[in-house]
Amino acid sequence: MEFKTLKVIFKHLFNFLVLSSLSFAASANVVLVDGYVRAMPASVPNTAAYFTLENHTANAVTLIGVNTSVAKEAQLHTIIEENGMVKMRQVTGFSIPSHGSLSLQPTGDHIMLLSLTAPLVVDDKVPLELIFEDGQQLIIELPVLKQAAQRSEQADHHHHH
Ligand SMILES: [Cu+2]
Repeated sequence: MEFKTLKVIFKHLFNFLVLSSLSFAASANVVLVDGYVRAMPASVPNTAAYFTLENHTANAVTLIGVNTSVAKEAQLHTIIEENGMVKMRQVTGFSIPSHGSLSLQPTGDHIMLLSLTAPLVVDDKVPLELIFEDGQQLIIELPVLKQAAQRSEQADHHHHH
């Protein structure tokens, strides 16, 4: 039963290495659907992670933090428009309604990875430990991509040189 659950959570992931140390007790039905970390030029110390989670439980859950070995700090960010300026702002949590989903994407909520410990290369795998308000954790692993193909139109607006 536990292996079947894990299989669903990681159906898109093939190189997952730390299954044995995890506790999925209450977050077993919060599942990663899709996601990636944006590749940046080696000179850029920060990047962002985007992913979609589905909450198949009977209760709302709130993502309140992210730990990762690839950056000094991971922050929950949202994008706001203020006086015609688009800005990022740190927030304390992303709520996922019961039987709803959370979509992090370049145009909105995202996980900011600050002070990368090493440049991320396309096709690297980035482990993220998601911390929920109820104390549960979910470890996911995302590929590093230049940008998601289906989101290229939006991502093009954020190129910096
Ligand atoms: Cu940000």
